[in-house]
Amino acid sequence: MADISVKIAGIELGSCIFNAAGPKDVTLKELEAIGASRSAAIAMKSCTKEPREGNEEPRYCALESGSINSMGLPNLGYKEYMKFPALLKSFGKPVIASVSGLCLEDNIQMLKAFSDSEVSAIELNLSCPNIKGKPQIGYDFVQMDEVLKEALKISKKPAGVKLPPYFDFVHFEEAAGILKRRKPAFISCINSIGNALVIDAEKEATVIRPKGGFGGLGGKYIKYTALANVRKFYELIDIPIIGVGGVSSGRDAFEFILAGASAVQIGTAFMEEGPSVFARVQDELASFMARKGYSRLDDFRGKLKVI
Ligand code: RRO
Repeated sequence: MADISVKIAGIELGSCIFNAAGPKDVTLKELEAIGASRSAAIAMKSCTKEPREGNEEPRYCALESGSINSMGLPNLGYKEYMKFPALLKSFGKPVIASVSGLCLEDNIQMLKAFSDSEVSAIELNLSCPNIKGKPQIGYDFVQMDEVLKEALKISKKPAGVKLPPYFDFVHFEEAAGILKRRKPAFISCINSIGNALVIDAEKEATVIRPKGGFGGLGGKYIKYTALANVRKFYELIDIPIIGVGGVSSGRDAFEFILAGASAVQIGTAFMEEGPSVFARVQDELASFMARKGYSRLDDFRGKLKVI
C-alpha cells in the first residue's frame, strides 16, 4: 500500500487528507465525528472573539457540482475552541484552530491565546467572503502585509494563512512577495470563490438569502481555480501548500499533489457525504498511486509536466 503520510510545519499527519475549516466543524459533537473518521487532522471552524450566530437562513445550498454558502462565520467564540483540543485528545490527531478576527487586534489576541493552547497549528483566515461590509483581507495587499507582519510574529505554534483565490499573475506575484517576507508556516489555498450568484429559474429567485443571494462558491466548480492557485504559489514560493477546492476523489487529491500541494483538505464533499469521505478519498489516492507505481507522495509532488 502506498504511504500517504506527510509532515507539514513539523506536524506529523498520518495521511495528507483532512477536513477544510468550515463545514460541520462548529460544535464539539461535529469535531468528534471528524476525530472518529479517517481525517488526518481536526480543523475547527474559523472563529471570532465573540460567539456569532452568522447570517440569516437559508445560507447554504448544495448544487449539482458544488455548493454556495453565506454562513457569515457562525461560531462559538474562540474561548470555546481553546478548550476543544484537550477534549479531542483521545483521537490522537492534530487539532487546527482557524482564526478569522473582525479586526487586527482580534486576530492578535486570538493568535496569542491559541499559541498558548493545545492546538497543533493555527490557520489565519484572511479570505472569508461572507461578512457584510468586510472586504476579504487577502485582496487588499497593504492590509494583508500588515496583518501578517503583526500576527505571525506572535504565534509560538505553526501559523499558516488561508488565502482567497487569485486570478491574475500580477496578483499572484504580489501575494507571493508578501508571503516570502512574512513567512507563514503554510498556506491553504483556496477559500471559496467569493460572491457568486446562483439563481433558481423556476422560482425566479436566489438559492440563499444573505447579501442578496451572493455567496462563496465551492466544490467541483472551483477545482481548476484551486489547482491553478496551488501551482502558481508552488512555482513562486517555498512554503508548504495545503490544497483545497473541489476535492472529492483520490484522483482529485493526486492532481493537487502533482500541482505541488503537501496536503489536501475536503470541504463541500465532506458536507455532502459526511465523515466517510476521508477514508474513501485516502483509499482511492493510495490505489491510484499504486497503479502508477508510486509508493510515497514525494515521488510525484510538484512534478506536473507541461505539454
Ligand atoms: O462562514 C462563512 O461564511 C465562510 C467562511 Br468564514 C469562509 O472562510 N469561507 C466561506 O466560504 N464561508
